[in-house]
Amino acid sequence: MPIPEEVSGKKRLVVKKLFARQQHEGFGAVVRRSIGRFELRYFDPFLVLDEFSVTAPAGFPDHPHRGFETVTYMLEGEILHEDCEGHKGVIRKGGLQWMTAGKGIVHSEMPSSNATGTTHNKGLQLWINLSSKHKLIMPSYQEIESKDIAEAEKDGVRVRIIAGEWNGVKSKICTRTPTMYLDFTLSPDSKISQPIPLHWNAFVYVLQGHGHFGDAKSQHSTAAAHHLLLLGSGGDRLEAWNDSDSGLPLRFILVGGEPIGEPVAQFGPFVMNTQEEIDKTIDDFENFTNGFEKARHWKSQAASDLELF
Ligand code: FJE
Ligand code: FE
Repeated sequence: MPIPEEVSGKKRLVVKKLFARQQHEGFGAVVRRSIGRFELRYFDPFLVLDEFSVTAPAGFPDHPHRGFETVTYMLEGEILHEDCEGHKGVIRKGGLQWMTAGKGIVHSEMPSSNATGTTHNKGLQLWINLSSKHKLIMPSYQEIESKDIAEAEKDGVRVRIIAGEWNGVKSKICTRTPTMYLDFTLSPDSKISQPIPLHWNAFVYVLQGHGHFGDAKSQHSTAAAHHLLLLGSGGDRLEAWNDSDSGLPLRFILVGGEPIGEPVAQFGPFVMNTQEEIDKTIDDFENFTNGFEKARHWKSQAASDLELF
């Protein structure tokens, strides 16, 4: 789907800055949750953004999802993914798994067997909501290894194009909810002026270094690693730059999405529009119906090895 290009001549300014503290999730895993925590329940269409770190035997063993997509982007180490439909694979450093849970999936996300107890397996997991007409579609995966992720470089700026496009270079990911997801690395003294569709919600999450974000001519905010910056509305582009003080690269993701504008009813990993639909989902999960059939006699290899459940 082409990304809209309406202009306003204004810049996107930072309206909220949040530091993502560590919290425990899953089985001994640690996440820095920015979107999806109490102070920021939902940023339409984004439900959760976790910067995760797992060291074997910790991880995210067998659990379900329905009604949204999970996007896992590995920064260090490896995650082994197994689901109840027999789909299995490893997401390696720099690689991407775009999973449309749709009507239902039960899966396990654990450090791979290559990852010993000293490897910190790190990455980002973003949960993107689906509109009511897509919530119950068949589950599907889009997986891209690091070497196949589109990249571009210009004037000290390196971009990995996870979703959407940059300077005419396109990602091959197909998004059900229109989304842009760019991983920028700016060398010292470099800058970007990045178009963002006028009516989309957008945020920045800093991974490394120290950056300036906003309008170079008026107002801007600064941020270092583990900070989420929510961008305000009304602007058609974001300016960001890496001043030379530190001499270090600045790495951040810029993510934008078209708001869905529908009610959200959430119970953990189930995200629907109404409480009735959530009750129905819990019923389907408990009775192995309407998409959860294969979960009845399934347990992941990882959970069996660890003698979990
Ligand atoms: C989940 C708790 C969880 N963030 N980041 C409750 F931890 C999870 C879950 C994850 C997760 C998995 C990876 Cl690989 C990375 C994550 C949460 O699996 F789904 C619920 N409901
Ligand atoms: Fe999951």
